[in-house]
Amino acid sequence: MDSISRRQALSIAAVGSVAGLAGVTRGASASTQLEPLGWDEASSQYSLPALPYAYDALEPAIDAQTMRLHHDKHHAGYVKGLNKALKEIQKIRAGESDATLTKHWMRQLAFHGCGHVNHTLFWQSMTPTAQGGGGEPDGALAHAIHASFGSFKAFEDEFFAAAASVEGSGWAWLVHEPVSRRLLVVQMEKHQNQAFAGTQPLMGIDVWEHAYYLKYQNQRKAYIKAFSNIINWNGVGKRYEALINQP
Ligand code: MN3
Repeated sequence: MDSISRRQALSIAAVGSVAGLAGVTRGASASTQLEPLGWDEASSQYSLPALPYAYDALEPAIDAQTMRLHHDKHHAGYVKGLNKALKEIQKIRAGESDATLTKHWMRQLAFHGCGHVNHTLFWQSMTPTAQGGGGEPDGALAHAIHASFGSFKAFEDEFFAAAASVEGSGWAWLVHEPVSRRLLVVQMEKHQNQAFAGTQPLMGIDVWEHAYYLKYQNQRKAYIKAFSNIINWNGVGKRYEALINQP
């Protein structure tokens, strides 16, 4: 694989919600064929990847209008913010901008970069119920969940509790911790805070109000329950196997 196609093949599986873009600059490994992050080598910019299904494909769990706004406006905004931050940091690097702005643009880089990574993985975390969404994982992932949490039910309770109790805007993630080789549930505020550095995200739910408020208003728990019917366990299982089978 040449350098361009390798970069184009970068996937969130190797990036890590926590490490953010550090994984991108390190380069990706063999596990990275699953979900391209939308990097355009020619313009040196990130781009918004298309949804892997139609806007209405996740109904009734998530309505089409929410999906359209969430992907086309919110996720697109993070991609735009990420590219802007990279451009401004480049200007500082080139001596064309004020270096005292470094802190500001690096905060922007973390927020929008993690926003882009998180949403890309979020779309991949779901699939229509009619196409296998919901239920429980099988294979190696099912074994790992049992080994790490005791049972699928115990995992589910922990994941839902994490998602339901995010203070303000944030996420809950199922992550792989490569040192202990265990799975963990982590809670994230905004797109990047409270992250466990080095962990690799497998599946997550966006609990920002923009993710559910049109349909569920203040009933976040009803949205989380509906999400359980559209989790793409087959895809998450493949991501997990790619991670643990890295050379
Ligand atoms: Mn969102």
